[in-house]
Amino acid sequence: MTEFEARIRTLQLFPVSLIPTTPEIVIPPRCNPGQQEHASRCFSITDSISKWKEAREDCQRHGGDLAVVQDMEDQKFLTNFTYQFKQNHLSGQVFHAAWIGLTDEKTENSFVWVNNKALQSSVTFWSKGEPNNFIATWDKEENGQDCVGIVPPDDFGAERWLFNWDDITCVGGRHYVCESKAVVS
Ligand SMILES: [Ca+2]
Ligand SMILES: [Ca+2]
Repeated sequence: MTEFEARIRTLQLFPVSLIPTTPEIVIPPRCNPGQQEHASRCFSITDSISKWKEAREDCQRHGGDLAVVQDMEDQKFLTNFTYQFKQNHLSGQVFHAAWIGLTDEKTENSFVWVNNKALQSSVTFWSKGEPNNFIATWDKEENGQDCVGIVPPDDFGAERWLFNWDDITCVGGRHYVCESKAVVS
């Protein structure tokens, strides 16, 4: 059936008055409820906290991985995303950081993303004085800090607001940001 024939058939089947003049265009969502789309990827942040490795496993169980900052637009998005989360969901609660998919657990001070890409200096957003691989007094094995989280700024748009990464001990409990590919229909 040609498109023309199909239209004629529709007109035969339905009274003209019932055919909407402006057909509603329904675009199916590319991300699941609770996720936010950015750059053809779906991002979510957890209410619960986990150690970095368990956070990563949870993201993978849901078909994704911890979030990767590929460029400045990603960093802007994730800063805004974690900032909004902190404002909207955690008033009165302490929000330290949200894990992202960056670690130097294999080789100290050699940071690698979960997609196995090395950290590029041009796409690096450390907070002042970070990464410092701080070794806590309880850290008997002196593992230091090998997993990276975004610490959202207190003020949106504050000076250096994009520079908010901190290396944190991997066994610390943090919220975490997962990403997965947006479903292209
Ligand atoms: Ca380290
Ligand atoms: Ca640190």
